[in-house]
Amino acid sequence: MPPIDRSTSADVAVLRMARPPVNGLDRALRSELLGALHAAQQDASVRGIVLTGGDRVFSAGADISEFAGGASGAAFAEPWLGAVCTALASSPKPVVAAIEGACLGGGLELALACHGRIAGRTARLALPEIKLGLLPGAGGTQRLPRLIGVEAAVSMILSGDAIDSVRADALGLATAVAGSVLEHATALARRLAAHSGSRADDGAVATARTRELGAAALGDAAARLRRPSRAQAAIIEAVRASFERPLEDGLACERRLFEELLGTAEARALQYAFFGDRAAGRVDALPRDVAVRRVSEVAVVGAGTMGAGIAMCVANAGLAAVLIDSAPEALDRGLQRIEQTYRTAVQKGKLSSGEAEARRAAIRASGSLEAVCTADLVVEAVPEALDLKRSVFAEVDRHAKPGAILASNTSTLDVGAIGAATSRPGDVVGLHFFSPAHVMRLLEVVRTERSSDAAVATAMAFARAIGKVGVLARVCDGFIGNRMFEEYCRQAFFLLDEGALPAQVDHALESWGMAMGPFAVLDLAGGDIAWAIRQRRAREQPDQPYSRLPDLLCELGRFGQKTGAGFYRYDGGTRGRAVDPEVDALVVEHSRRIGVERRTISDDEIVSRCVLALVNEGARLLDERIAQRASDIDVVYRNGYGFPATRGGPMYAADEMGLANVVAKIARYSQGYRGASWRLSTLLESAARLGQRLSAL
Ligand code: 3H9
Repeated sequence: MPPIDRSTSADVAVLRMARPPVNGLDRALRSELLGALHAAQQDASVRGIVLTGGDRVFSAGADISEFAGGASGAAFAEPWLGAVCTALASSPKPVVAAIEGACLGGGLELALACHGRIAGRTARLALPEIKLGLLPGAGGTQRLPRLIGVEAAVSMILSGDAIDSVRADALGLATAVAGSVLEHATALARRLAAHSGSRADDGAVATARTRELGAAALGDAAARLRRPSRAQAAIIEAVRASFERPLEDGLACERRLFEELLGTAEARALQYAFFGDRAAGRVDALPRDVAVRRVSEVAVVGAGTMGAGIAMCVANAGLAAVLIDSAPEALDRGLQRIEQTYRTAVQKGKLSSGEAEARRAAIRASGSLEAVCTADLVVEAVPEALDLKRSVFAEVDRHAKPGAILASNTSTLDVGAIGAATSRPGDVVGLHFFSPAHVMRLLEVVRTERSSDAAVATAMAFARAIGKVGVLARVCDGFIGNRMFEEYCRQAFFLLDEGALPAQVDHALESWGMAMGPFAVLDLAGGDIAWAIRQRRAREQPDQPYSRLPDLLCELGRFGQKTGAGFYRYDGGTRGRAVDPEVDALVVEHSRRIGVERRTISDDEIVSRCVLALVNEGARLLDERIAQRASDIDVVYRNGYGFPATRGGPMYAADEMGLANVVAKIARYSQGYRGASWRLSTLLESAARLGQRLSAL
């Protein structure tokens, strides 16, 4: 099918973009659109033109895969998008955009270049380029402020967030309609055609008053950015041009800035992240025709923090949940936690009280496991003990309906062994949520040797249905995220043994971009949980090099935020962390006791050792086929562990450092303190030798 479908409605030409899946504005679509526009302009029977897309997507904007060639790549092959927008804007016959669904980035820029915009009920309009480390490059920074004012425009461009048709109408961006966008747009095109006069873009320089207002609004927006990224700074500069310079100059300034940003490391990493998030949803070796089972009711077994969070995820996605706990007090506490979370969301204005009530009502409670009988999916979230989980699964198996998927939320245990307690191991998978479950986007979907294709496909589809990024992992202790995190923490502890202090380690990694340093994370997660895992590891892997330091804190009852003290001290009211001299003294004393002469450790070494520990373990996971692909590992770290998206993820970061360099550093570390903890991944070593990139494997 050609990318533009042309039809006419009496004297109005309708140009419908039809390039699956999302009307990405690649070169073919741009050329066709320009050709169709010229043809309509030359057709004497046509008085006006309507530009439209599909019901679900008007256009997702520029084809991001064309950015790989940089400023000389396919994105700028003629006709480039800016030229198409200029052709629309200067069309002697009026062009009206009829918008349903996603109208994003370059898609919205096309609409902005039209002479009128009609937005339907499903329309979602945004300039999300900032999320790719870019700025709108086809006129968005110039035409949007001219249309809706600098204040509203800069806020839309800096946030990248979408607005609906009602908001677009209030801002003067589009006319919101309830019925057919096409009918309204056709009528508007005829009305505009009835008015003669120039339709060319208003190229005039703004008046002094407009310039003054624009400068004030832009100043306010810039002041709110504490440390502006390059893309944010470029947006401010481009929007300034919209009221200081004529349109043509402003457009040239915008294009220059766009080309500059396209080459930055941040933009490349964010574009890699965009495609990585989507690739994660694909399961290799799954038959195309696999039957995904319908999930409309989910039973959650265990009403602790995790169980309550999972029940909220389900209800928030509009599905029915039943929260089950045999202990009435635990069930009560779980329900109170849910109640409290929704109440706070309403108080903060994040949720209407009606919506909160509907979500609450979607969660029913039960004290009996028999209540799993109507569920399409059962998620077990009881404490982390194999025997307990196996006995819960055996009982769930007795009551669950045939075809129901049975999932465990275990973070470390063998899901295969749990599934073996049932008569239907093919229906068993792991669904490892991250805490707080209703907030964190990541969901590890664990496939056992016996999980069926249908169970895996259903679990991945369920992840998407509840708004999570599902990443497939095979069974191993800790799956992808926690297995790597253990190596990361191991290096962080050794750095303390050798001379660093907790605040220095956290500060170095946070300055590098991690949302939280490892010690702050451990304090948040609860030291007792990690302690129990370490005790199990000490039995199972007695040869693994290991620092006693975190155990010493646990022996003092310092379990982190929940006890008001861990690696830091916490003020109960604000949860703010404070350096605790007692911990620093304990760290120094520990070094003395184990006979280590403390040395000064640089922030660079801290970052390098911790991040390369992630990389090495990630490569081992790839080698063992626990993870499907390197980009999946990066998805896990960006979405579950606060790894900076602007650095792509640990595997991508390693590629950027150069794998030969990475291997040389690991070889050096393996000669240093507790060097036996570095067992170089053979896959990493061979990729470095062959000059490959991990993220391309
Ligand atoms: C821009 O416009 C720059 C201009 O200002 C200036 C230029 C000079 N390009 O997300 P989904 C693919 S920058 C290429 O799973 P959904 C996606 O990879 C652009 N591919 O579906 C996936 O492929 P696959 C600014 C794209 O229904 C498939 O489409 N625009 C693009 O959950 C389905 O995607 C944006 O940042 C693209 N632009 O969500 C918008 N978009 O099947 C980015 C999607 O092979 N897009 N694909 O995995 C989105 O936000 C969502 O995709 C959308 C649909 C809401 C549209």
